[in-house]
Amino acid sequence: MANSKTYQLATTEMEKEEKLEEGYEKTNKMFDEILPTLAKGDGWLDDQYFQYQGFWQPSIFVKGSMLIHQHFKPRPTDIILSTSPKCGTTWLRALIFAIINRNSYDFGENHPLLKSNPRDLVPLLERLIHEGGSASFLESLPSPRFLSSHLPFSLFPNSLTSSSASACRFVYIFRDPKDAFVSMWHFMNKLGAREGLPQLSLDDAFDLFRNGVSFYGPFWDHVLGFWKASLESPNKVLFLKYEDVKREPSVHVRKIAEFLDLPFSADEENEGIVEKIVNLCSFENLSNLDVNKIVREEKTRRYFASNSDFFRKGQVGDWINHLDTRNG
Ligand code: PAP
Repeated sequence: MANSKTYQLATTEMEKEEKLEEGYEKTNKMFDEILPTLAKGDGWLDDQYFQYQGFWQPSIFVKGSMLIHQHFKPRPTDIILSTSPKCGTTWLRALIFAIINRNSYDFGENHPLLKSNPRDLVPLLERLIHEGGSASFLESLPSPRFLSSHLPFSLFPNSLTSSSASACRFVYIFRDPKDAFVSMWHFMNKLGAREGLPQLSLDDAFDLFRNGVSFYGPFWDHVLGFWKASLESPNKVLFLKYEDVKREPSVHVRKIAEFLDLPFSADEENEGIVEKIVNLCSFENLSNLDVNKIVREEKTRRYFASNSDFFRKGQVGDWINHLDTRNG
């Protein structure tokens, strides 16, 4: 009996896969048609960015956006961490993972965040859906699903963003754009150096950034989309600032937990769970773990980032060491 049930399930899964592949083919065709019609410009390395629905992105992410539109089936329990790159993705991935899984793992030496980089625990939706058969993988994840995304709010389908009860919940983190820019500049040059590319000067990168040509730029449009959504639907979109979380991490861990309907009980408060989460996810702790010091030699794709690339200084206001504001 058990076997036949398993077989039936497997058959249905196979049918679903086939349908999905047909669907993917349609999206791929649409992508091939749309891409040549988009405005394009030089990216930060030797790649090109395309302007899709108002936002600049590499072609692979244009396809990711289209696949999300057409194949991602949201659940009301989904939690999506949304960020413009370099605004605190790694940190918030870790914090939210630790908050929602606090009853599954104790804070001893076996906690997953001590063995894995946060990006390996919390997948990037637009990349995951794009890699073969991933929509079915997303379907197979148990609820509540916790995913991360750099997609601007307006690029998500309405089924995810409406204020209805069936829509997902978004946690967004904003950061001083000057710090986000400096962080991105360091990151891109690290990736570029591994590909043997010359360094992109700070001035050239700044010109691109201020003209809106950055990953999912313009940066400020990305921020404004989520800011407005958080005002309209505060129970669906939580808007945080890197600088605030840095100043008062415990306050914000409690805030995130409440937003996710997972407030800390009096017993948990007495046990110091909030502080344990803050310490586990601190820059000092995560950046010193062996798993996060890895610089990967073998690359599965171009511009492949290593775990260590996501930890640099983790400070507020490092821009002052790079940018001169005296001339405006
Ligand atoms: P991503 O959007 O490409 O995934 P993201 O994690 O947002 O990257 O950005 C990395 C930045 O967050 C780095 O900032 P910096 O270059 O100014 O130093 C990184 O150091 C910082 N960061 C990573 N982990 C933490 C943490 N636990 N606490 C605070 N900042 C962190």
